[in-house]
Amino acid sequence: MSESFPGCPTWPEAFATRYRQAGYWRGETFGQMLRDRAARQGEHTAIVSGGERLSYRELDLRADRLAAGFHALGIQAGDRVVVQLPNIAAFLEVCFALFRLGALPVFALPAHRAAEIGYFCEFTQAVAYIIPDKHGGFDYRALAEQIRATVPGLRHVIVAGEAGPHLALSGLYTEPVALSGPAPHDVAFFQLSGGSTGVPKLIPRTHDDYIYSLRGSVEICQLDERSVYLCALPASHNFPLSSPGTLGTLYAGGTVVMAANPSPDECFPLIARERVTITALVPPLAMIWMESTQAKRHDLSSLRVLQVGGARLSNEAARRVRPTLGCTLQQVFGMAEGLVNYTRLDDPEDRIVTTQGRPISPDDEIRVVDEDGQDVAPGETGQLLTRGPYTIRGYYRAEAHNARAFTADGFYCTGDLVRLTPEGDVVVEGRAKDQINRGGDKVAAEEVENHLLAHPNVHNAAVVALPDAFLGERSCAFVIPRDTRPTAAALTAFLRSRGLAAFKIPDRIEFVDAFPQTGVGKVSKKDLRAALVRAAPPRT
Ligand code: OOB
Repeated sequence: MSESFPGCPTWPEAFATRYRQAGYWRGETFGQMLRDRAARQGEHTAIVSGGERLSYRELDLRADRLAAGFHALGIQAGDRVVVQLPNIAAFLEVCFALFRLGALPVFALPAHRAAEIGYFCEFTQAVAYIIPDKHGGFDYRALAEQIRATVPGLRHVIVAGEAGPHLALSGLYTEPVALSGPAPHDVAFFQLSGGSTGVPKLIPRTHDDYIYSLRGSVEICQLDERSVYLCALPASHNFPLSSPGTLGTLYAGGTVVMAANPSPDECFPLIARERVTITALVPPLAMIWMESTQAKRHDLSSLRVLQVGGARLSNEAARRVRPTLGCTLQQVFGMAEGLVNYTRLDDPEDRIVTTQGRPISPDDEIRVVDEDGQDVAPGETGQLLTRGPYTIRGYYRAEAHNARAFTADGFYCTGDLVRLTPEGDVVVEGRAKDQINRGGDKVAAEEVENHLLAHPNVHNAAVVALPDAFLGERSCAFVIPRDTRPTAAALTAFLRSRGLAAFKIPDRIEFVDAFPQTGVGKVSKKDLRAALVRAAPPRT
């Protein structure tokens, strides 16, 4: 199989040619895209963050100066850099600086801790790790010291803010230098997979494919230079990054407003002050916004579109969006691996409320298959398989897993159970993958099970989803103890001490003597889930 970067499977030449001929891949790069916008509308505001406002000209210049600074540190094209920044202007400055250099950001989430970050740094052989000083009450500099001690290959820790023992980002900006830059078919960065396996998989996205998804998203969401996008979800996640997100907004020449957190207290005043036109939330946050008494106290009249995705939004909640917030709901069903579906802004209300929309591209191929991989009858539920101009052909350095997660002819097996309506909209009905979707935060059961199994008093562990009225799902760990039974609190503390992100810590731990088994002797998670629902039916 051909590769876009060592270890990154890419599209066969026949597909690449087709995607170019169809005008999807236009040979653009992120570096050039920002250059073009700065030339066209240099004085227009690109980013609002905290008290700061950056024009396109300033963002372009900062990206050049920072790229030069990274270059001076010895960071080169193709080098991996783990980026773990919150919603601040520096996030986009760092992205564009690395894009211009051709160095590859690995997008970690602010919630990740030593277990995840250590793995990303080690697995990708990252040369640098970029963090804030503190964010959300957590000191990332201490985490970085821990990482440095365990990952000797990591050459630089770079801090946005007070650097402590590390390098200050602000000290790196220097005279721009000429850089040859990446080619459009090169990998631009790595996204993380929500995953269902022991360790998160890395998703290589190219300039060509990602920029196509931005252009398609911008058109569907009707963004232009007057659009103002509020980035309320963690900026490095694929949804607020590209659907159309911050990068799509910059592609359209609009303005990105960074929110420090997604609460109504933070976001409603920003919407009113900056005349925000569009934003994106996960379902639990959409519910908090709709229930907030603050909605009436702030002028939210500029908001035209509220996008909701990352997890299933109930039809009941979907129906309440327009009456409570006065804007159009857009459901977004996407994945960092590629495929993104949107309800269209002019769809009838019923279609917006009851479906998760349809793909961006006419060349997004979709199959709905049964357990044997055969197409189901129209309208039946099955697993969604997809292939297309912005869906990856394989994870980074994951040959064995790729053989299972992709069909021989290149379809990605999403693990989502869906059905198609007669109009061609996708409805998400459930999941075939061993994952918990905790209000949009994805938890791979096996990853948490492996950490639990490292405890000396745990004989076996199985993590399953527990239905929850607010988050959609929470996680429950069933544990078979050894002779001495640990307490639930001790196990939770143990997982934290291993540096696992807080959203992966089980919400509930149940001790059992044995697991129910399937006919072939595997743990029956279906029966474990059923036992939970019988014991405590979900609140409605
Ligand atoms: C987005 O991306 P990921 O990579 O964090 O998670 C993808 C998975 C999907 O395979 C599906 O299981 C679930 O998240 N999902 C939804 C959903 N949107 C995502 N399940 C039900 N309804 C939805 N609307 O989550 C993501 C990436 C780009 C845009 C939007 C979401």
